[in-house]
Amino acid sequence: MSRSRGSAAGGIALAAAALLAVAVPASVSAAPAPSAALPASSADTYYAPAEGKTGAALKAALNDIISEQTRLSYSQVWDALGDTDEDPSDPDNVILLYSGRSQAKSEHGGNLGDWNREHVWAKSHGDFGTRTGPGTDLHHLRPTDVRVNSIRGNKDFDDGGSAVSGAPGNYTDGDSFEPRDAVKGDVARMILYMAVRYEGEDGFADLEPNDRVGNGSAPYHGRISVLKQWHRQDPPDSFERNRNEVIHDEYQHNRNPFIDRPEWVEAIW
Ligand SMILES: [Ca+2]
Ligand SMILES: [Ca+2]
Ligand SMILES: [Ca+2]
Repeated sequence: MSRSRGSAAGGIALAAAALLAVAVPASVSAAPAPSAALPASSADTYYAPAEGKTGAALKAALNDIISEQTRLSYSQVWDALGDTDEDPSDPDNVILLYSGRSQAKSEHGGNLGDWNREHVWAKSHGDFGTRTGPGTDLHHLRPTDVRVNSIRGNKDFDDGGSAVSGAPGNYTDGDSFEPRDAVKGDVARMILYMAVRYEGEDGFADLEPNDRVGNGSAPYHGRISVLKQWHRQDPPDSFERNRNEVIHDEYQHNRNPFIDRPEWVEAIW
């Protein structure tokens, strides 16, 4: 039965094709078939208004795109980080940003040995604190060891210093912090996301990178020359890409453009 229906449908299709061949000029009938529609979450669709732009025009287009988002409360961030930073080999754990330690999701809080919520764009730079907005934006919030978070403090990012105990590969001195190699690019892309997302609207400061350390409470974060180098030497990997997807699909419904399109760092800075 199904075979005979199939051949009947085939006959209709052939008849339709014959009609088209007669009715449509040759130049049009030779055009390729339209490609399948892209899924709504596709980065290609998402960034369509930014395509072909560069410099300030690209930055402005990206700001429009990524500012369409859901915002979390600071207390919602705990559970969200359990999803975004889940250890791929242990669903009960998260991976801590600076130390690289895998630790139980449940062991968060303020005590020594717990993990807590690190603002990679130091929250005093622009003074947004933990307010809904930049203070709760998952694209720059990461689980970190309480003690290492406190050592990083609100320092700018730069190369150099002495080793941070309990966080192999991290270095610090009086005015800057250098994360381990595996997350150097992650840190750079988080800082640059914040610069594009926050442009002085929504009642928050216009956050921008500069090439200094010791920015204190100014709405700047350094050092852009070092961050660009870290971005090149540590490109996005599957953990960072998955994190971007989880934030987009499950929580904020916006993306970090520099994870999806690493070349846009150079196109803007
Ligand atoms: Ca320094
Ligand atoms: Ca990385
Ligand atoms: Ca900005």
